[in-house]
Amino acid sequence: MEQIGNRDRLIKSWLYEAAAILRDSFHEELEIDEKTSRTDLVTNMDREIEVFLYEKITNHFPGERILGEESIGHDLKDLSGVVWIIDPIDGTLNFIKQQAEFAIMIGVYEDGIGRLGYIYDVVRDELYFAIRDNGAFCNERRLPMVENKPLSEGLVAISNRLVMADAGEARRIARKSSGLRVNGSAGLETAWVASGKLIAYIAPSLAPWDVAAGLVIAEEVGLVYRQVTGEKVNLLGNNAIIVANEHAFREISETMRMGE
Ligand code: 2AM
Ligand code: CA
Ligand code: CA
Ligand code: CA
Repeated sequence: MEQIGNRDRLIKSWLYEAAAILRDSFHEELEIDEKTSRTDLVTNMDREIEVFLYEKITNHFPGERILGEESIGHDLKDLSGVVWIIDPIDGTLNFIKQQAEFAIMIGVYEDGIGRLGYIYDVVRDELYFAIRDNGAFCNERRLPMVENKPLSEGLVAISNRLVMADAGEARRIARKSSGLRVNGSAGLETAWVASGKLIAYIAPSLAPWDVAAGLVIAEEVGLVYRQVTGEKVNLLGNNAIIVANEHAFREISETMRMGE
């Protein structure tokens, strides 16, 4: 992929513009619709940011394909060529109820390989990003490679859906780690594993747009980001995933398979 630096600058400028639109929306009433359930929601701002990014991408990179959570490219059958995978607001429930703890996410893939990944924590003004083979960053700060710490030394974020479906896994991981957190944004939780605030993130059902940006960032700091089974994640389907250093990944997958 040519013009990586140019793409990086453009994407960052779009993210800052989109973030300003979201901050302004805090003063206005949201339109909220249910997708599949009372906890699976979409707002007018999810749609507006997705269209905003769609227009920027198609204007600058006509011909490149786009997959977006709310309405774009859901008939995508393969990842050949350049594919942009966008999640306009990751953590929509947090956006609605807290006006915080959400992110705008963009992943750029080429023939299935993640080249660029961005997770922008709008309220903290923390932009986590990575350029394949060039490292991962939080704003200007380069993130160091993760250490192979054991599970007992770190906090583990899990998705609320793992809690609801729990057959003892969450309790066992709570006992073996420093403790559990349920933050409600797959993107931010992945970014926090990459920056060492958490030792792992576990979620039983993530869509491609929940995974795309974080996967590029995670790999750039040496994390394992795989399905619970150990298989590679599938960017055309749903995934039960663990993000962790190699050592903790093994401990978690063993713990999840174990009975009581
Ligand atoms: P979203 O806010 O973009 O929908 C919440 O635990 C995390 O899981 C969020 O990152 C959320 O992304 C994601 N998620 C994926 N599928 C979901 C669903 N069907 N309902 C709610 N959250 C979902
Ligand atoms: Ca959603
Ligand atoms: Ca999401
Ligand atoms: Ca979303």
